[in-house]
Amino acid sequence: MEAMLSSSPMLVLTDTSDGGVGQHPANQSGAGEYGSIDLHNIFRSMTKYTTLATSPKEAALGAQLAIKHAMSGRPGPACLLMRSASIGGEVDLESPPFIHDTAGYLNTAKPQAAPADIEKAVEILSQSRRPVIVAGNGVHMAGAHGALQQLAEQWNAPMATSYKGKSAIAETHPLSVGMVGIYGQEAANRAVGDADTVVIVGAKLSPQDTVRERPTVFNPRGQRIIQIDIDDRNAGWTFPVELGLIGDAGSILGQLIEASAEASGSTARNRSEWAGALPNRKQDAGFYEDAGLHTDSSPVLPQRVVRLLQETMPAETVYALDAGNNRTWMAHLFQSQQAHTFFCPGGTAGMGWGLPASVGLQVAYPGRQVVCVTGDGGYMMTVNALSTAMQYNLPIVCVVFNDGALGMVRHHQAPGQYIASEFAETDNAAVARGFGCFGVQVADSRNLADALRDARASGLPAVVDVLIDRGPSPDDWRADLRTAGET
Ligand SMILES: Cc1ncc(C[n+]2csc(CCOP(=O)(O)OP(=O)(O)O)c2C)c(N)n1
Repeated sequence: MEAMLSSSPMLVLTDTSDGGVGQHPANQSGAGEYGSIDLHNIFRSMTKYTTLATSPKEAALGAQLAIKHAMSGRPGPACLLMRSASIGGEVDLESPPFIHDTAGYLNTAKPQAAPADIEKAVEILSQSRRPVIVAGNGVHMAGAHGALQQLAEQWNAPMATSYKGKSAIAETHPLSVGMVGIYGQEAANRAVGDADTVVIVGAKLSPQDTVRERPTVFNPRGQRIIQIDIDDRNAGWTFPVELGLIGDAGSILGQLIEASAEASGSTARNRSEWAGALPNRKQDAGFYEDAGLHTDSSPVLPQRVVRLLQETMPAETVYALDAGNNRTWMAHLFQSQQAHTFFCPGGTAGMGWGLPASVGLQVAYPGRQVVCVTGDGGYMMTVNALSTAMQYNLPIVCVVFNDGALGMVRHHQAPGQYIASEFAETDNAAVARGFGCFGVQVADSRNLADALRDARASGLPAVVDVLIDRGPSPDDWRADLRTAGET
């Protein structure tokens, strides 16, 4: 479900469990008839493609097609469901499947926009006085970070990201205004709100990103909107657009950069006031400022954990977030130092995503530190991933915001009426040590930096369990609670 809603290419290989334990014939296993569930429709409801193989030949061809579906166009999950006969059987050598190199099914050129539409986009940007770029997950998927930065610099345009697009550009870049939306930076919400032209690159624009469509942030009645997306259903979906450019974010940004060279220079004066005001505007909006970032205490303020992580971990560290308050603190207050360092669940943001994601990320980025940030609730849902990390020698660091509660849920319950949202006191570091991992619990923020360093130095999968102050709530600053009006 997360992969579907977050456009992640994913191959799901599973079986219908008709291996002799069922009462019914194989063709009824998982088929949705009386006495069985409908596996096909369950998977179809959250994949781009689901196919059922009843023989080894169908399994081989189905796997190849599933890869094609997962990786083409807007990526997503694809599922190959297999009957036992297709796994345990042998290919009939009299009529084998024709199997060609999978690369041949994927050798399609990245879609680009028509040159006339690129010209139109450059014309709109040339006329703009206050342009802003909003980048989303599509930039990560296309690996278009360099191109994005180049386009922003060409037009001297402030750069915001959606939540899923966090770190599409380093948030330390002078043009970055951080993340837009409910959990975003005020500087980003104000920059988008005051813009006359908004270029959206590969972003879904969820209610979280648009501050529930507050016209003080995105305003299609007053702004000229250009939306670049691989999926034409998405461009002009949340808001009407003046121009939708359909194609791969990297290809289209490349086209725009080439077409912008002269126009961006000759019209730079139009935007000089806007660009010149940016540093002060960021400062006025309290860009990445919060007193809690600098306040040592026991138990530890969530803001302080965020800042100590930022200061202690290398700039190129890769972060996997989870769900709950801990996620919103990280997304809101961590200033990414490098592009493509954040992996954020956001399709559904199911708890328990972060830890297994960090294990996968450590496989993908063996040379870089991978850090999972999770709540104690999310941690317990997929804690078995630590065993996998041990088995495969993957030295992730997992930082647990231990507030002894489903914090986000508890904050929304009335004091004195906390129901099913609090846990028995748990030492999550001791749980980690049970797996053979390094584990340390931290009660005072003054010990946190050393604990993080020790965790890294251990060379083992490591858990730093931080006892968190339950007091501060993201509701104190989330933008939809501060801004009047509903849609
Ligand atoms: C699988 C799943 N169930 C329920 C939710 C709804 N939900 C969102 S945040 C949250 C509480 C998270 O608690 P915890 O992981 O301890 O993090 P905290 O909010 O305390 O930082 C819940 C239940 C969810 N996102 N995913």
